Amino acid sequence: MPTHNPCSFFARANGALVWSFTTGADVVSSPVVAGGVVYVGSYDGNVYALNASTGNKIWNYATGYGVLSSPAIAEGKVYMSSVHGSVYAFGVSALTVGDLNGDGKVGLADLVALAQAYGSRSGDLNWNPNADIDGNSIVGLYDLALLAQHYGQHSP
Ligand SMILES: [Ca+2]
Ligand SMILES: [Ca+2]
Repeated sequence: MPTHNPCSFFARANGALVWSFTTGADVVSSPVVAGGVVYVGSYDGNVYALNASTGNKIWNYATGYGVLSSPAIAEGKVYMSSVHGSVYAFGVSALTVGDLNGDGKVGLADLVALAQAYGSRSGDLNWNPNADIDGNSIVGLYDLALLAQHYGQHSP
């Protein structure tokens, strides 16, 4: 039985702490990163969406039950399940799709960032999790297509 202590998790790059975020209870599941957003469930009953670059919370959703499963991403939605057995689906558009640098609009800088990471896989030197918009652990043509689709858009 997991304990209900606040839990922090940390984003690190080359061993240096980039940001940390504290939830109300244990984080049992693995977070998933897609389109510059970290999705994670916590035993505190919430699903959190965090900005992958800054760790700032974009939103959280209270399921009322511990969320122990790891999120799955498919067809532009994030799926999570709680211990109660409910499955939740969230749109991945909390951040504007393709806004790799998080400045609120999809533009040339994002395209350049994606180009620099193009062809990279998770763990590569030029890997950029924000550029992996569809969350399949490689920056490829489909990510480029998604960025192109949203080119010129601004955050709601
Ligand atoms: Ca941008
Ligand atoms: Ca991808």
